[in-house]
Amino acid sequence: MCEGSRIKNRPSRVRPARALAGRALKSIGASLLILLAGVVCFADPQANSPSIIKVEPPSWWANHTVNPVRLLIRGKNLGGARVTATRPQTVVSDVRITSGGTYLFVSLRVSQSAQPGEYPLIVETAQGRATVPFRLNRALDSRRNFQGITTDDVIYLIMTDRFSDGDVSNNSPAGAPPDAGDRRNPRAYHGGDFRGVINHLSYLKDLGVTAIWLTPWYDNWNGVNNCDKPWCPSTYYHGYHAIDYYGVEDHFGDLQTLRELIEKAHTLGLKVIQDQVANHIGSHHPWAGNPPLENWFHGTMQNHLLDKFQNSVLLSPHGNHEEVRNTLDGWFSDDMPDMNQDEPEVARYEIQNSLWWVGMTGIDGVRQDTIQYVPRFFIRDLSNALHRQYPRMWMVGEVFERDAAQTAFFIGEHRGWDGIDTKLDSDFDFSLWNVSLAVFTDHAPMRTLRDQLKYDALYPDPSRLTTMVNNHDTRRFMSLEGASLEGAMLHTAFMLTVRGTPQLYSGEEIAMEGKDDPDNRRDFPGGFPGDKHNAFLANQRTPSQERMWQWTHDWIKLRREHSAIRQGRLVDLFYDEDAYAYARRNSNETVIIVINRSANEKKITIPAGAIELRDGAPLVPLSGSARNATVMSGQITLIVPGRTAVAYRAS
Ligand SMILES: [Ca+2]
Ligand SMILES: [Ca+2]
Ligand SMILES: [Ca+2]
Repeated sequence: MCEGSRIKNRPSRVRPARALAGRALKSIGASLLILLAGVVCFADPQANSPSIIKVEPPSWWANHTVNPVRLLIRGKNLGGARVTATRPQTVVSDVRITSGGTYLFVSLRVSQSAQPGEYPLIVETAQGRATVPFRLNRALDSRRNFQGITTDDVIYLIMTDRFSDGDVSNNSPAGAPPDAGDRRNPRAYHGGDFRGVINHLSYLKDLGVTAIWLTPWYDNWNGVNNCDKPWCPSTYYHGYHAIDYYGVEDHFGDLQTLRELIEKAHTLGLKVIQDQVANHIGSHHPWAGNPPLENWFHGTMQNHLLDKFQNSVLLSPHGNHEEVRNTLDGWFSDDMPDMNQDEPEVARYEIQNSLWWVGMTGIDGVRQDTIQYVPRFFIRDLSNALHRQYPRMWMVGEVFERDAAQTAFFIGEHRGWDGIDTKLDSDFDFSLWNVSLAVFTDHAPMRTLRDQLKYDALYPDPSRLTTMVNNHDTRRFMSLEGASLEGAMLHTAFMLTVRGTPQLYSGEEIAMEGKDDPDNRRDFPGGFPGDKHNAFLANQRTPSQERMWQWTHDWIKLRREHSAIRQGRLVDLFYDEDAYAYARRNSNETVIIVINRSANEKKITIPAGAIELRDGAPLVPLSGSARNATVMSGQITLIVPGRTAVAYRAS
């Protein structure tokens, strides 16, 4: 009777089942309550009586901009059910029952005066009745949560499974076979978790970053894929195959530990960004075999399009319908059912889900995975919903394109040819990243940086871009052809001083190597039991690790100390085969940055009028190898050592 009726990953602030049970028993009368090791079930003993498996969202808030909230209830024998609220502060409407009585949608209007607490619903049929647990939460303090991300921030990407194992007790959760946690397999779970991140927050603070982006923490399947392809055996350690949009990955911890992480991060002045995935779920999600609606996905597990990734058809006003639909509706892979946001119930579900995580955890930003493959109107509606409830909230989209026109098409505050303004706060700047890699591995002249930056004309505000050093989907710098430690250092210095909000990838600060996925996701040295070498500690870093770490630290510090680098206008001053000089200027100051890629010392001359400096004005060196300089005869002459970057403050 209660088979499968586990309410998964109950939020930590939901009142324990026992307390709820007391009230429910009174209302249920003759119904039977069974409490067995976390299995909660309220159901009538009759075989065909309704039962509840999952409630999404499991909780909400009074005085929320989304009201009524739409609940999706998964259960059994829900056909013909009548739904009633148990307390007058909530009112139900618009019941819709689907899929042979296994799903029930219901809208719940919440009175403004409703206090936090339990607000269960009753589902009743001729065969019996069941209680739907539901809670109203107390809102988190908006002064220290939901802060948003600005150019004052430096983001640090952590792949939770590969950063640090702070709790070995969660390494083999229920349903995980032994080989799912084989650290020798780069596609297995390695044990990293929230506790490991908590343990190293001070490391991140010392490095100087101000925000952490964690790869998805939705619950994923614990099993192992075995196949005859090169990517098997494999697991979903990366988190991009959700089986529960409201659950926390049990390898990483629980919702309470996640909240502890975010609270401790906030106390240290570190923000937290959640990786959300609206485009698709994992094929082990219960929906895959039994979707709530026939059109819940684009197609079915058996019959669907595969995305050919002809992404430019989205940008072009001339894209044909078939190619556009393939790109939007095609599955990212055969085991990633593609969510159909054209169906209003799906769009509403996903927008509420996004808001729920923000409200429950206090996160400061959202990174939206594979954002190109959801409809642009959905990006707009999601962005608007986030901003309506949390005015400072920030969302960055993954538009993995090397063409700035495509990046610009998806960023918000301007309309595309389709009349849609996505309102998207930020995109990752893959095009500038791509050029910077080519330049600093000596495959393109330095002036190419300036040539790429001229396409900033395409953006309503290029400072809103997220300028990425690297990420978990790309080769690490040190494993690129032509890579050198100095090249990695210059690439990092450039990304930390150019316009936009910089984003680092864990391990780049110690010049880790890593080829294509999954080699680029090696464990952070020192984060795991038995590691012989701990790169979190300065005295255990190799000389090259320490050199890269200190360099990264120093340029982050320089950025923190100079508002012009964070917020100023970028002005091109000099560019040739080997060097690029640019100023960052605001009303406070002008900072000049010169990057000399060549092996030799280089003398460059900048017209002082370009930054309105008079003869005799001194330039104050801001970085170690910068030499004194002054303005003479309307010229600034700078001598820059080989293979380095220097900065000056012009006063
Ligand atoms: Ca662990
Ligand atoms: Ca899991
Ligand atoms: Ca899609």
